[in-house]
Amino acid sequence: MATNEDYQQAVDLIKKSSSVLITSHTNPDGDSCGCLLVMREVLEALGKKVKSLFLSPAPEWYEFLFDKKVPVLGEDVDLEQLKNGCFGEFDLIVIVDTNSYSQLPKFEQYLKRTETDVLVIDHHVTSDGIGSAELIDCSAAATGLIVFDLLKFAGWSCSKKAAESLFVAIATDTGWFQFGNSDSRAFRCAAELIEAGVKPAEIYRHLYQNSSYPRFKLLIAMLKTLELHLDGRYASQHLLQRDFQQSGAAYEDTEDLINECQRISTVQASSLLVELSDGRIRCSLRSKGRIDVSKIAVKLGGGGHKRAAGARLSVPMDQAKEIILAEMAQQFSRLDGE
Ligand SMILES: [Mn+2]
Repeated sequence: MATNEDYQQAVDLIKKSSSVLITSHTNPDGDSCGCLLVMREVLEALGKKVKSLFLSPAPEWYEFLFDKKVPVLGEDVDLEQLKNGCFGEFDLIVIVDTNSYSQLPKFEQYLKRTETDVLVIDHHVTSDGIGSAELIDCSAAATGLIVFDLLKFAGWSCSKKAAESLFVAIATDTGWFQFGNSDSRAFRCAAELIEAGVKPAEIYRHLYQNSSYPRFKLLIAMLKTLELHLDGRYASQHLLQRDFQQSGAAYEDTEDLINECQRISTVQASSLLVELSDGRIRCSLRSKGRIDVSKIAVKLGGGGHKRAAGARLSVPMDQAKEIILAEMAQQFSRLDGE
């Protein structure tokens, strides 16, 4: 839980900085996009020189939030440019929504070499302790809630656009206020953001009624692979590279697809295994609450939360499916034994 001293330390670091780089985890989601944008806007308003950087492209349904493009590492700027200062010289790096090197591919090489102060703002349990100052609150449903508290603590105002970004951060990390983390803090913050001018129905349309047809075809391909195991309590699904080619969908189109099968009453935990272009398997895990999927993810070198976690496996798809099924079986049998 972040203390007042943590908030003060974060404010002091920001105040004494003049040139700031803001980034977040690879495969940016609504929380990372929202927090990155809010921090960029607030720091610019404070007169800082600010550069933002994504480590992979953001899904297109978040584009309505961006009035200027966020460069992508490996596309708009390469690691060498970052290392040799061509992208900019910074006296503060802000990382939102992760504290794990494994979530910062390539960027970690730059991070590990730089002497620059690093401020981490995050709500994940898994932590590599990357920051020289850290605002960590694992009880927060979204990093957006910590950013919201930081703004309040510092007395920094928030424009309507920034309020929208924060709303997206909170709404997406709570599955539009449906997941178990949708607590009164999340609702209270949402209420304040609505009072600041956010229109939830408009945001809902942007986020959830704005799918491209290729993305929908990817959803259909995924659903065709759905298998129920362990008495219908575990749902497994996967996507191969050829599914992306055939549907025309992009990798970032996989966001949220895993949640579909949670609508099945018997399902308590689920996985979506995605074959990456380098042949590795990205494995996303979800739970309705009884199974702690972060235990499986951590064991496999990944991380996350009790209800949402993930890892990457360097094995063929069939083997990855077996590994996850075995881990799930172990978790369920432990639960049955309780
Ligand atoms: Mn988050």
